[in-house]
Amino acid sequence: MSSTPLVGVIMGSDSDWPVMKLAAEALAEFDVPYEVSVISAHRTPQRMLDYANSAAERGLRTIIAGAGGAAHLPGMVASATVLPVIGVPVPLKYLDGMDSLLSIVQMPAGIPVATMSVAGARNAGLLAVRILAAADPALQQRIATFQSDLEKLVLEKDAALRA
Ligand code: RP5
Repeated sequence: MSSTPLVGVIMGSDSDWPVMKLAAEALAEFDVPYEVSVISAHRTPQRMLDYANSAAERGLRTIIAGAGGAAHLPGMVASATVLPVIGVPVPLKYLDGMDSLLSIVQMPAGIPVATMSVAGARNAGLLAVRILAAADPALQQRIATFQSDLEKLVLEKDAALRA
């Protein structure tokens, strides 16, 4: 993206991208500039710390971190940045994503991670938009319109059942 990224979308492996691209798509829908990186807590620990340590001074406002299995990336990034971190549990072949979810959600007091549902990357993107919108009335208005459109869609589907 051309403008300075406000949201960092990171993931433990490129194999997480089919899930994590839903976060990127949600950010793009609201014209929020973002960056995407593969950063592994276990395979590239120094790169993870460098990213987390420099994120705020580079202008990022929020980090969305997705990982699967022993999913330590969101929590470790949260420990090394002052920015809000949104965690996305990526489901792998075994355990239906429960391993990823439990690895991310059960953080010790003091280091919060906003944990999404398993594979909930779209909501991660939308939550990042809401975080930015807290200080951006125009973006708030776009979220209100988005929610109103969602409501209309449900009502149309409801009506179509009886058509
Ligand atoms: C995690 O290990 C990644 O986030 C990914 O979900 C999982 C498997 O990675 P690959 O072996 O596919 O690279 O750290």
